[in-house]
Amino acid sequence: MTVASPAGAASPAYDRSDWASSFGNVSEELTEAPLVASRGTIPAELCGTLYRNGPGRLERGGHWVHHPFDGDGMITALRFSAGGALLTNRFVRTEGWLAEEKAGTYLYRGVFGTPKPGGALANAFDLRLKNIANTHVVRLGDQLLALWEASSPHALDPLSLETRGLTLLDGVLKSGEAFSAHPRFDPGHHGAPRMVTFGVKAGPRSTVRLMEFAAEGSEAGTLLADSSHSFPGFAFLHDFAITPNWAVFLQNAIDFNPLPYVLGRKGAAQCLKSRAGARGQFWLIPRQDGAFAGQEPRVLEAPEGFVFHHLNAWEDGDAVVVDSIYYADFPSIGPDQDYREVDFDRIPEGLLERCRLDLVSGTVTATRLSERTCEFAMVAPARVGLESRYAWMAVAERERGNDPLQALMKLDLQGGETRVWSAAPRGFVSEPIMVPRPGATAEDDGWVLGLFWNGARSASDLVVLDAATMEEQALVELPLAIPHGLHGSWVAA
Ligand code: 3ON
Ligand code: FE
Repeated sequence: MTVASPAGAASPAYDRSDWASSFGNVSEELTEAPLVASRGTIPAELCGTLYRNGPGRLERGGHWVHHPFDGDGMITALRFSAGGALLTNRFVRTEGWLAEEKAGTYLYRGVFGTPKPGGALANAFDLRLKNIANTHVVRLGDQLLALWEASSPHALDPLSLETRGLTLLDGVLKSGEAFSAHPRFDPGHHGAPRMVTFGVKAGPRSTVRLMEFAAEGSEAGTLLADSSHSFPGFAFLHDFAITPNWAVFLQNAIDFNPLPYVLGRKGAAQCLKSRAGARGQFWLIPRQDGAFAGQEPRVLEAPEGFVFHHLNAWEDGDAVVVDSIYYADFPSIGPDQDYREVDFDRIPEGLLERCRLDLVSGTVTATRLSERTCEFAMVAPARVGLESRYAWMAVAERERGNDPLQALMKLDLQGGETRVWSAAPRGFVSEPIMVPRPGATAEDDGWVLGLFWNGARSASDLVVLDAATMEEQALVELPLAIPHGLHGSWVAA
């Protein structure tokens, strides 16, 4: 597990059973379990907490979820100080998790196709959403928010990870209101740092509510800006990007036919279908404290393809530049497929593309930034909303073709150079988090933290890399087996 990767290796560098062995239930909740590096040393300057969220429960009473995204949210916190680290993990005590723990079986349907036992009849017309709090975890003021985009956040104690309960953020949200799982942290384009986020009310016409909260100090959590805009069409917006003056959304060309969901035959997300050959749209909403405040949103045509995640966006004169990960199609898992047996060669890969949106002419120009399968990309926190030189992301081991994510890559967005740390053949990475060194001035001065599934141990490992060189600083074997996860964040101490 070192830096070198077999360049352009033709065949997959992994064993599918290693990849699939990550799908199981997290069986323990640990409290401040001390961690020891098995290789290298944890940098003494690394001081703060890495929070991760993802599905931690994938089976109940012998029934398996239909898709891992239906698994109940489980938070892992790795607290670093003085070269040591402690691990705490907890399931989010959602209403659904508590009821199902008690019942020993699924009582709710999952959005991605997990049925309640008992066939279509038992599922038909049960349109309750089970808020599984499994997608992202961020700190806002004195609480940790476990996020799931179709409903409200859950508040947790940042230290113990104890669930305080659903939160409406001091009355900002209505009960059950959708609140995105992809807040963006504005490093201070309007003074102090802010958390900018959104909620979507989807329908034949969809409404996007854009919210900005103070992110630091005693004001943290205070709502600073709040605006709503509606657009024609059913909106599926998982993520967005910000610049100092714009909130940037990519509305995929997608239709939603809820009938099979209502009739109990499919999960809601399985009723989303890409419109073949159609293009999506960029929706640019002016930020309330920006130069275009009060103006109408701008709508521009997006390239073909389906986007979940963006890397970053920035302004360049009269243009807005948006880097995003494009798929040829919406990668759904149909009712008859088993996610543990997906054929990676048959599903589209995610590829990083740059779109330059010329706001004067209204034209959009797209360029591919990398040919390598990727997901979970980020820039240095201080560059959010600005042009950045570097990005860090999870990538496949092979330089071409779709495969599971096995390596972490630093990409030079100007020169195209790459540096790779690989966990192949038996490791499977999750989202990397770039942590700046305290007082850093260079964009890539700091570390990259990543949890990965180690197929050889059937458990999870942590790797600490030097963000500039992608050289391994420390490797820590965790006393926990965490299924392939979703998003996380870093909170400096
Ligand atoms: O009207 C509703 C709108 C809405 C927001 C329809 C709906 C019920 C389907 C819905 C809910 C959407 C939800 C709950 C989405 C949750 C998404 C999620 C948990 C994760 C998405 C992850 C995306 C990607 C691209 C992950 C990739 C991972 C890899 C490549 C690693 O192997
Ligand atoms: Fe996401």
